[in-house]
Amino acid sequence: MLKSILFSAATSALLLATTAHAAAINAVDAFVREVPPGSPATAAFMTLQNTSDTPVRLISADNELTAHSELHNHVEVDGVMQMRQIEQIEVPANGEVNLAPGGLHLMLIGLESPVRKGDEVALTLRFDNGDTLELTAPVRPVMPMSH
Ligand SMILES: [Cu+2]
Repeated sequence: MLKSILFSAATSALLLATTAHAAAINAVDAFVREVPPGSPATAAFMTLQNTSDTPVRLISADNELTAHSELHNHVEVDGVMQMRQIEQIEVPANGEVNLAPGGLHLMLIGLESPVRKGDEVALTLRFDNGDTLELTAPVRPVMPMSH
C-alpha cells in the first residue's frame, strides 16, 4: 500500500516537472477590435515576446467566438492596403513582434454575435516549437482600418 502511494507521488512529481517548462513566448497588451453588429469578422492584436535564444513562429490559433482564425498581414498593392493571409508570424529570438491595426493581426472569421467593448475573448495560440499559449483578450474600439 505504502509502496503504491509513494509510486504515485513520484509519478505526479515527474508529470509536474515535465509540464512546467518555461514558456518561450508571452503575449502582452492583447485586445480584440470592437465591431458593429452584423460584422462578419474581427481581429485580435497583441505583442508577442520571445524570451528564448531561438526564433519561434506562431503557426495557428483558435478563438472562442468563431470557427476560423487566420494569421493576416497588410500589404500595399498599387497604393492600397490589402489584407493577406500568411502562414506564420515569426517572433525573433530575444525579441518581440507587434500585431497591430494596419499590420499583422489575428483574424477571427465567422462572427455570429456582436463583439462589444467590455467583452472578453479567449484565444489559443500555437507555435512551431510545440508551445500553446492561452490568453483572454478584452474587446476595445480601434480607429477605422482599411478593411
Ligand atoms: Cu485580416
